[in-house]
Amino acid sequence: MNTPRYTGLIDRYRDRLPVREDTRAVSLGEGNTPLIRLQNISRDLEGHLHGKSANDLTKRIEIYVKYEGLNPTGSFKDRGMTMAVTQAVAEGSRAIICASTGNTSASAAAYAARAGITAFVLIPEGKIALGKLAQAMMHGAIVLQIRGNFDAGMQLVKEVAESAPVTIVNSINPYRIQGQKTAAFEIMDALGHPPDYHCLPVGNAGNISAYWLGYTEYYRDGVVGKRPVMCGYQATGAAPFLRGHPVENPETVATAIRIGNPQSWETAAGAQQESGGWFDEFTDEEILAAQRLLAQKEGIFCEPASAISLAGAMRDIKSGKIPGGSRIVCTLTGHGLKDPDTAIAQSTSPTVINAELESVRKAILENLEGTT
Ligand code: AN7
Repeated sequence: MNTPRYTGLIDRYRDRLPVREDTRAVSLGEGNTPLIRLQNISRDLEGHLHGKSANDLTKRIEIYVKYEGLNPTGSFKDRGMTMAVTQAVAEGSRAIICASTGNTSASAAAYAARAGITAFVLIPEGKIALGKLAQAMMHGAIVLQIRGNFDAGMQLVKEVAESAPVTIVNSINPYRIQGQKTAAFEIMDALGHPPDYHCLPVGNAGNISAYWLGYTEYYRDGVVGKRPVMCGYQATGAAPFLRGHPVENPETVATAIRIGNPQSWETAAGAQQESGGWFDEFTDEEILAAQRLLAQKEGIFCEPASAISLAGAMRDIKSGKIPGGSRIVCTLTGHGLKDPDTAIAQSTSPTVINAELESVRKAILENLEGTT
């Protein structure tokens, strides 16, 4: 028997989204992303913790990753963009605009192309990953590189939208948050209940707000009996939630979260407090180490910003902050292919050999030495 063709998250969750029944979704089949249980990393963690009193190791460690890199443009932004662009078109808008560290611009460009409208994207010059720039350009967005960072771009977008005929599709647009809350629905639908802990990167702070909204809606309607503890992680050089105030010149290798003045500060802080959760920070080296670990131990390639969720979960499990026996979900917000430069820069260069049988044979034997 054929299962019905999946046609995107608006069709799937229409009764929980602010769209009219007769509104046609601008969709690229976003959502419905895999929730993958980690195997090797969890086993190694259990081994590491064995004998240490910080954690109860009679219990298993259950970590899942929500692989949002498998959305149509390679990031979670598509969940919000299908809603924002559907609404913009319904309102008769002919153009959308956003400031972006890269993924929002890629998503806006694609959904604008799909809808047949114009996308204007403001990106910080020289500070967005190559794949994201390629996407914005390829989908035909008007790309405006500003001599300034994301926060400056965000301010400009808010100001220009007051006098120019453009709809803002950053996450200050409430339809973005509405679309993104469906990731929490999918997790609860897949597990049958919420996780105990939800770990994710925090930049502009829209996504943590959206997850909390999604968890809260199922909880309020009695679909589930509890909500998870929300754990948000930031890069040390771009950690306004750790400093307690906006950061003037944010810097990190994880350019997606190179944001100093998060627009959804209050809702994110509310999610952290209401859930009994916390914020923490990681250095660039720690972020990249987690990215490599996931790629090499589990076969899952995410971008640097996304890997901070796993770095956080691992630190908090090791310290006992997240107790043994907990069920944990980490959101992997974007695909590793977004940022090939950062991947190549931290990897071993390929070996160059002659195109000869003996050279290939030698390389195989050398590299297998000690592995059997
Ligand atoms: C991979 O694209 O802000 O805390 O302009 O691309 O909801 O901002 C991207 C953010 C995490 C942070 N992971 O999410 C943009 C942009 C990835 C991201 C975040 C972003 P928010």
